[in-house]
Parts: sequence; C-alpha cells; structure tokens
Amino acid sequence: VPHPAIADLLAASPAATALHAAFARHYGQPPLHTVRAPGRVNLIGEHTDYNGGFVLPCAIDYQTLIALRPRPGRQVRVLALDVGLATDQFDLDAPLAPRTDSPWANYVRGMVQQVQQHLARRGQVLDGLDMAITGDVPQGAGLSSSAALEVAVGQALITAQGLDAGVLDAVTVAQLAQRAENGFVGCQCGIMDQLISACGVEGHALLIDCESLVTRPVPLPADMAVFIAHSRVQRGLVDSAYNQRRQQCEAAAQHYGVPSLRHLDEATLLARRGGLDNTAFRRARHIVTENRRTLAAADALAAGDLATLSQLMAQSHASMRDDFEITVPAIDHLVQILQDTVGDQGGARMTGGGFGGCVVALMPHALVPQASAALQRHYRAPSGEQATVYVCHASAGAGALPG
Ligand code: GAF
Repeated sequence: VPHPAIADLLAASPAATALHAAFARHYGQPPLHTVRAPGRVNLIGEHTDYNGGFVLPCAIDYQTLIALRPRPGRQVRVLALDVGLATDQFDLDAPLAPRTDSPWANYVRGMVQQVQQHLARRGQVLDGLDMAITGDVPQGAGLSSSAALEVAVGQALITAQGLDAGVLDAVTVAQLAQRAENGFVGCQCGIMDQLISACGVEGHALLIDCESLVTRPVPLPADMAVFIAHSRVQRGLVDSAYNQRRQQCEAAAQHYGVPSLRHLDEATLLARRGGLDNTAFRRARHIVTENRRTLAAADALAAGDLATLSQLMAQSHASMRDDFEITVPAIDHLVQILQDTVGDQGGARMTGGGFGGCVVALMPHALVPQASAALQRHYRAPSGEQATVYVCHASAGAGALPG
C-alpha cells in the first residue's frame, strides 16, 4: 500500500485546523497558504558535513507548519503556537537584531534577513506578511527542529511572494538557513540538517555530497521502519563540544595539508600522522572512515543488503564512541539493545551531534514491537526515564500544502 503523501494528510490534520483557527483569531483574517518543513534523522555520516564529506539522512514525518498571509506594508508579524502564543514583530526596513529574550524568534528573524538579502542581490523586495507557526518535531532531541523552522520560514516567504526556483531553489534555501543559524543564532553547524529538510524525497534517504551539494535519493525498502529512540539524556555542552570537534578536524586537515578531511584517504591518514597529536588523529580517522562507510551504506541500502548495512552502522557507532568521543554510556547501552534485537535484519547507531539525544535503527516493521519491548525492559536513562520511540516514514522536503 503506498504511503499517502504527507502533505495531503497534513492539509486536513487537526494540527493544520488548529493552526488556521489560531491564525484567524489572532490576525482577524484566515491564512491564505500553509507550508511545511520536516525534521530529519541521519542514518549514517556523522560530523562529516562540515568536513566536506558524505551524509545519508532522511526527512521524517514530524514537521513545522506555518500558516501565512501577505500583508500590505513593511511589517512581519509572527505568532508561535507552541511557545504559549508568543509573538514577534519587526520592520523589514529597520536593522534586524537577535532577541535575547525569545530564542525561537531568532530562527525566524535570521531566515527572513537571509532571504531579504538574497532577493535584494537580485533587485527584488521582500513584502510584509503575517505568520503563525506550530509543529511536532520534538525539541532538543537532535531531530533538527531548528532546521525545520528555518526552512519552513524560507518556504513561507517563497509561497507568499510566489518565487520560482530560478529565484530561490531548495538548495539555496538550505544554504541561507545554514547561514542564518551560523550568523544570527550562533551555532557553527554544517549543511546537512537544512539540506535534508529542504530537499528530502518521500520514501528515500538522501546521499548528500556536502562539498558539491549534489544529492542522490536512495530508496528505503518498503517494509523497513525508521525507528528512532530518544534516550532522554539531555544533550549537555552541545555547542562547545561541537565547535571543539570542528576545530580539531580543521587542525587535522591543516596538518595533512588538505583543504578539508574529505580529501584525505586512509593510506595517507596513517602514513603522514607523525607530529599530529593522538586526539586530532582519532578525530580525523573517524571522518575518513565514516565517509567510506556512508558511501558503502548508500550502496548496501540500495541493494537491499541489510547484513552489510548492519555492520556499517555498528562500525559507525563504535567510531563515534572511540575515535570521535561523542557518545555517552546510556546511548551506547541503548544502541546495544537495538543491535541485539535487529541482528543483521537492520542496523542501529547514535544519530546527530551527540552527547545524548537519539538513536536511529532501521528494521523490518515486523520487529518494531519487539524492539520497543526490549527498550522498555532493558533501558532506563540516568534520570530513570524510559526511551521515547518514534516510528517514522521517510518524507518529502519542504513544500506548500494543497488548498
Ligand atoms: C548537528 C549539525 F547541525 C549538523 O550540521 C551535523 O554536523 C550533525 O550535528 C552531526 O553529523 O546536527
């Protein structure tokens, strides 16, 4: 049975209905359009994006929704349903500053600013609009709720202005969203999260070359579930540890004399390691081997070779644990439980930036009840909480809802 398109399901969903009602109540008129952008889960290829390498994420069927209506004048007004109906308002002709009192607003402001500058470079002007935002991407879980918000704002502006892909295409939306996050929000992330949210393909993972930004959709077998377990370990020190890993990778690239670790092969990694400290060497080894594993995993998935996929995901997890040092004991335990359950019928590993957050497993739908039961029986976070499970379907990237 083909999975009904997410956009069609959403257009009539309770979330969209509640969003439209809130918009109409707040602004005194109904919205004219509704757009969506999904969160994501990365199947393999971790911390490779900012090293110009390969990643294999899929968009998930948890998303940010924005209802909108163009308005005369230069004001942008924003209503956030999930932040207690918080609001923001700013003038498109005034300098735009980050708001320290409401972090959520900075994703919106940063993205509006980027799109405005992009249009200005083409001699076009961004007009005012009203937006109302809601969504079900779990926040702080490592499933890219921020990228979903940025890309949804980009899609809202495209739809409000009727921009065609010649003016603003999906890859450019992702680049602008990454720039908004780097510059306006202050997180030095790579391009993966924004690109998969903008360019995801229904029923597929996307192999992304983060240097050229060329993508290859890789079909997920129809009977395969994308099983995500949130460890309930709060991701501590995420930004500082993330930025530190980035610096260590850059130092290693400099040592080897390559523009990025993407351009280092495994023979050279070993042959020219003299003088490089052991930590930076292990960081580089993770990136170089992870790029190889990611390319191999895309081929294994496309060929339906689940035994190979299983090994590659296990090796990826071990490399994140031992060489990149971004896992924590509770996450290692969670992965072990899932690996024991799925065996060579799928695979499991930590996903995302690390230090807590989520584990991803690919497995036949038939194994989902068993995997959930194993987690209930054998897993507790240090806080005593159980893992939260999300069984997902690979979904399409951002777009406008019908109607
Ligand atoms: C976070 C970042 F935002 C991504 O760019 C990526 O580096 C990921 O961590 C690790 O693979 O999600």
